[in-house]
Order: sequence, then C-alpha cells, then structure tokens
Amino acid sequence: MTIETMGSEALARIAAADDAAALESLRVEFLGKQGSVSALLKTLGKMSPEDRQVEGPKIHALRESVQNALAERKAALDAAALAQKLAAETLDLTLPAPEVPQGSVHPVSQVMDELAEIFADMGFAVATGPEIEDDWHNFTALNMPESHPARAMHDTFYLPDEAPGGGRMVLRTHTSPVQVRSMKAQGAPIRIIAPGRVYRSDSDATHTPMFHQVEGLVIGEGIHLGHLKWTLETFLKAFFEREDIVLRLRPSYFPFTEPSVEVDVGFAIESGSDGKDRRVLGGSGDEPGHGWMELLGSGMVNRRVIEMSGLDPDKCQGFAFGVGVDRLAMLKYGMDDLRAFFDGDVRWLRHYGFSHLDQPTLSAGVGARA
Ligand code: 2NL
Repeated sequence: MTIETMGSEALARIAAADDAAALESLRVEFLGKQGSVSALLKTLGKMSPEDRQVEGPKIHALRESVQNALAERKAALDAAALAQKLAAETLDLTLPAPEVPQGSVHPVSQVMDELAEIFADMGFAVATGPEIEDDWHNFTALNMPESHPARAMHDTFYLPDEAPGGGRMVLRTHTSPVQVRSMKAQGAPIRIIAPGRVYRSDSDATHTPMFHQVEGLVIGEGIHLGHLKWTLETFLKAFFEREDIVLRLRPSYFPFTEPSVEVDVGFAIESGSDGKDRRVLGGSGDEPGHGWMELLGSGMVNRRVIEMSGLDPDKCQGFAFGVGVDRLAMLKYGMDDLRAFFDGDVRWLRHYGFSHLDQPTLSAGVGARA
C-alpha cells in the first residue's frame, strides 16, 4: 500500500468515526506505539540517506495529516455533542408556569385565622400557652379542686411527671389555663381569645383525642351578661356571614362560670341538591321546620376563679366562653366527618383546603372566596 492510499484511507476512517471512543481507537491504530504510521516512521532509520530524503517528508506529512484529522474530528464531535446538549436543555421562558403540586390551608387554620380577624375587630388579642399544663392551671384555678366530679368528665391524659403545686402534669383539656395565666400576668382589664389544641382521652365518630378549641375572656369593671350576648351575637354573625343569626341562651352549669349559659343557634332545614336535608344556620329555631343547635358554652366568670387568678372579684367581673373550632369549621364549610380532619389525606385537603392568598379580612368577608 502506498503512503498516499494509506493516508486517504486513514482520513476517510477518521472522518467516519462517530464518537470519542471510536476516534481514540483510531489514534492508537495509527499513532500508538504499535501503530501503522509509527511503524512507517521507524523504517526511516534503516533507509539510505537518498531514500530518506525522498520518503522522509512523505511519512512526516502523513503523520501530520493524520494528527490534524484526529484533532479536527474530535473538535467536530465535541461541538456536535454540545449543540445536542444545549438543544435538549433549552428552556422556553415564554411558556406559562407549570402546574406544580401546591399546599393549601387546612380548614382548622382557616377558621382560626377568621376568628382572630373577627375578634381583633372587637378589641381582642390572641393569647397562647403551653399544651402540657400543671394540675393547678388546668383544674384547680378553674374551680375544680381535686375531688371535683367535673375532673372525671374531662377524660384527661396524665403525664408521669409530678406537677409543681401538687397533682400530675396533664395535656390541657381546654384552653382556659391560658386565660388564667393571662389574668395572673397582666391583671385587669382583659380582652383575649385563646385558640389552640386541647386533648381528651375520647375517640369515636364525633370525638378525636386532640381537637381545637377557642375560648374568650373579657374582664373589666361592670361587665355583665348583656356584653356576653352582644359579643357572641356579633361574632356569630360575622363568622357565618349572615345577619339573621338568632341566639337562645339557656341556663347551664360549669364549675368556672356562675351563672353558666349554654348558647343555641337557630337553624332551618333545607333539602340540598343531593336530596339530603341540611341544617342551615339563621332564623329563629321556633318557626315551623326550624330548630335550635347547641353551639357554645359560656357564662360570667366564677368569682372564685377571678380570686385564684390574683384579681379582686369585688372590683372586676367578666364573661368567658368556649367553642370547638373543628365544629365551627364543619358547620361553616359543610364537612361531615371529624376524623377526616386529622387523616392528612391530600385529596381531602385539596377539596376542603383554602388558598394561602385568601387572607380573611372583615372588609372583603372573612370566608374564603370560591
Ligand atoms: C364548654 C364551653 C367554656 C369557659 C369555657 C372559662 C375560662 C376562664 C374562666 C371561666 Cl379562665 N371560664 N371558659 C367558660 C364557659 C364555658 O367552655 O362547653 N366547656 C365545657
């Protein structure tokens, strides 16, 4: 084979190499220690000076052209690989943002935000406190001494730890201890709501061992039942976004209030599009086809509770109330199974959850928009 045919054959094979590995094996085949071009170079040493004069430039030219062809082909393959990578990674920034999975606001959080907004407008601050409480703040200060039968009704979760001041540490059974702490810390006057998690060892279709409660407390001079009724009426009208909310106050009993008042809300029975009857709040429960639904517990704060919280019951009085947040959410947003609240099922959340962009405001209506 002549040097010329060797050259043209080598260049053709280099031009046809379609990846870096094929190119490298050609480099070894031509220019490696045992390579064909290297072998030709070695023949120069044994040639006569005259022959070397003729063959030398040809062989060196062959080596150079093979080297150049390898470098060129490598550059071409690299450029093609880069172009392909760039094409594959192209981002069209004019496309709309992709649909990505989004979180949503849990109905309980939404209702808590609505409560804070409504009560802030009436001058209430939001107070919080520990979920692990001592016996004194959860029970004794609320007029439930050790032997009190109401303690047994609280289905309390007890911790092994001894509480300071006697008894055991507990998971709070209501948010009342938050308010006892507020009275002790800031004295009178007071206008607060205390929303949060509470715990009772009870579990069935309508009870979960953890649920949410909001309590309210107003302490001042000359506070009376009229203030309580106005406050609850104003709250419920704002929360359910209807002016025709009608309240019925019934005498009741709680150890921490005296007198104690249970609050019913009038409802009407409407048949839904699914053929099922639903209770819709609004109107007097005494009309035909209407009824009363028990919603809140409340009363004038027992003077013993005011005393134990470090205030003088002859100088200041107050009212308090408590209501289940989960229950409020179910009533307002039409959810029928309490247990689904705490399953963490994203399909449920997608259905009932709220947009974080829908901040409840009184001016726009506290409820979320459709
Ligand atoms: C209910 C409703 C209620 C209170 C909670 C309270 C808090 C303090 C003092 C007096 Cl610090 N009362 N909270 C009052 C009445 C009812 O909850 O159904 N509870 C079993």
